[in-house]
Amino acid sequence: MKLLHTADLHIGAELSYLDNLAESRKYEVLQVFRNICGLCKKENVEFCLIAGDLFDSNAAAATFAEPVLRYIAETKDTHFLYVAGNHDPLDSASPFKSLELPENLTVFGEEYETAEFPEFKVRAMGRSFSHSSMEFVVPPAMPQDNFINLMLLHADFGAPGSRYNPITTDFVKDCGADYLALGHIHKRTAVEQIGNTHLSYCGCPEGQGFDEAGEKGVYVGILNKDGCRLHFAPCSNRLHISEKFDLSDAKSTDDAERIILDALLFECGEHYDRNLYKIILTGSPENLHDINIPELLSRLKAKLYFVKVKNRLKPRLDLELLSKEISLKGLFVNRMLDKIKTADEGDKKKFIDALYLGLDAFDGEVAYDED
Ligand SMILES: [Mn+2]
Repeated sequence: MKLLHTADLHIGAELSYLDNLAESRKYEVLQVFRNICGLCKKENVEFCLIAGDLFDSNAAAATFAEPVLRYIAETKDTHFLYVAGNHDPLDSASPFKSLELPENLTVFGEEYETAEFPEFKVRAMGRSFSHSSMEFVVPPAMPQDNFINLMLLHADFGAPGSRYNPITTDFVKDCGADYLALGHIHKRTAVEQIGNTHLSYCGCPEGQGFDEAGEKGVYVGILNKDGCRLHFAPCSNRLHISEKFDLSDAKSTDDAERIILDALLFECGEHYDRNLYKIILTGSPENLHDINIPELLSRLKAKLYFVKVKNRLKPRLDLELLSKEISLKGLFVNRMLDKIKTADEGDKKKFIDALYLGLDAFDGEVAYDED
């Protein structure tokens, strides 16, 4: 049996950080769902599993449910299975309660429900959120016969005490599903096996913030009684990319622009201008005033779909002078310069980084999870 697993599209999310691009981005995320339907057609997917948070809210769904249901109806050779998540719970405002649903869409209720597809020898079980939080409830046993058992849950795996349907390894071991399609965590996990059950979080198919950086997509592939062969299929419209650039060698705004754009072209390919970038400027140029930050930002904005710049450039320090200072800082610099001088090539950069990180710490500028 051929399946596709997606979740957490959050269609209609308010993306205020994008300013005037926010509204059109909502439609791009809708387009990602349309592309997923296209992938279902192209790959002859029989079951498309959507594990919650298709819409960012039921208010957003009021705008976007009509096209979403139309895309599903147009993908008539695929059965769509849906459990609602904490963002689009099955309450009175849910479009899944008020709108007429396409025949090829099954929406699971707030109690565990089972749907059987005898022509495929497939059985699916799921349970939707009906509020913005949900406690875990042990599901009824799934019959163990020659049917492939699917389970869909929007759930917090390995997070006891979570308000979002916390599930445990023991639950997975006993759930009786051949594949457990999870939603809620936006970062993709590998497909793993616990007991006889394969499971994964497929992650969100389109990042909607710099905390959702990098390539996103869906899982697609074959599932049968004796194996699960799913592969990751990228389907993001645009990527969020957060990156540091060392501008120590830049002697002008031109240099800075070239260093950044050359690196983006090299790393992201010729369509690098499509992405959303958070660019962090680091290093110590010979003269800080050689680089005009507002001008650099405006040039980057003209070339890239979206960019924001964090300026962490530091004035170049006279380390020899600092090392003679009678203070803890002076002593630290002195020791580190000794280490740098005697280190072999491989370690040298590490000690230089450590020296600057240490100096930042003296200025109280190092946070625990600094990226
Ligand atoms: Mn979500």
